[in-house]
Amino acid sequence: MDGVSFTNLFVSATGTACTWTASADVLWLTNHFPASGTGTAPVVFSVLPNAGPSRTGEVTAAGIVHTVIQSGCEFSLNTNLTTVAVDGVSFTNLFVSATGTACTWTASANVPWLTNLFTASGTGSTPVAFSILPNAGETRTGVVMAADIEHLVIQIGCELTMSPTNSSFTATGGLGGFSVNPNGTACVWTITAPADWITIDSPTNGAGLTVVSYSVQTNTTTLPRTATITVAGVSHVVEQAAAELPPFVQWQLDNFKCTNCPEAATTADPDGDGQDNWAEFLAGFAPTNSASFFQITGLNAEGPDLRVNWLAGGGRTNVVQSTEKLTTNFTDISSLYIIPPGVPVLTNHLHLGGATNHPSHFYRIRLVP
Ligand SMILES: [Ca+2]
Repeated sequence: MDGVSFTNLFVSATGTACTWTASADVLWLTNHFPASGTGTAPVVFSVLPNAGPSRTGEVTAAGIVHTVIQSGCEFSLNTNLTTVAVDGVSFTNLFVSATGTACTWTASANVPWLTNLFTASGTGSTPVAFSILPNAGETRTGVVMAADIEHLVIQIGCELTMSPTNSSFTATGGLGGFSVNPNGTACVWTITAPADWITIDSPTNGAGLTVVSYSVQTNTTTLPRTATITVAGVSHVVEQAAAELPPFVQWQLDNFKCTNCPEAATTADPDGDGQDNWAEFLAGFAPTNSASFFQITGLNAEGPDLRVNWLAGGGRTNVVQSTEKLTTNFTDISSLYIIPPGVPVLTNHLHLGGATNHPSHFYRIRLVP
């Protein structure tokens, strides 16, 4: 508290001959005057400024104790919390208020990223300016102590947004990419290729909004694979399908769950329908169902014409052929029959004049490669 001269203390005596003395017991009560007197008279004294806590002294006049209580310094801050973004900033909005001009205070920070602290002593609302360095890491906190009062500083850490966060590739591989968008220019990032089948084509480090591009090699293995490209803790997942198996190998696995087992051999006929596995594979039939095989199911005369009925394999293309004599070549007598994928279906073709024009006709169904 600030000092003051105090003039309102009087000694009253019952007579002018009555003498008295005045003194103080502490050094901060000074200039007491007079040191002695007679009769009724003021006792003037000064109170020195108090830069410390509340204190008590005594002025003893005419043997009577007069207690002097001087309040101490008190401080306050206008705010106890500052929150700042990733990038650095100078901060000037913190003020210390003191109860007197004698009240001195200091300010300090407990972390190196709170810099340029204006360490001061002062009175009233005195700003405590400081700088906050850019934050390339995670969210962090520091403390500015001003007049022994804690002021918390929270600086947001770097965060990236990424789009997209995953990509899928066929076994062939190809080019991929994603954008990274940090929340501040202080945010720098680096990328390392997460697997030997991924190559980062764009710069592997950067700052600010950037597009990352990469290449995925062909997957020659029979297993799908996944790798994660990590940028500042944010993941971009790359998935790649397995290499496709040769069609007959896949067909063996689909039908027999094995490739080297006897029942899956090309020449085996496990369902006993007279067509071996290779023939059933080519024509699109089930090798474990004796009713499922490539066959003409009926020849029916319709007046002068003849309808050829046959079971056609799903996903295959057939053409009807005929010949009049087995000693001559078969010739195509229909256009292409393109059978939808799936199970075999009954199909038919009307051979115009097939029933009457010639003494005999032989039919067969040609499988178009
Ligand atoms: Ca068979």
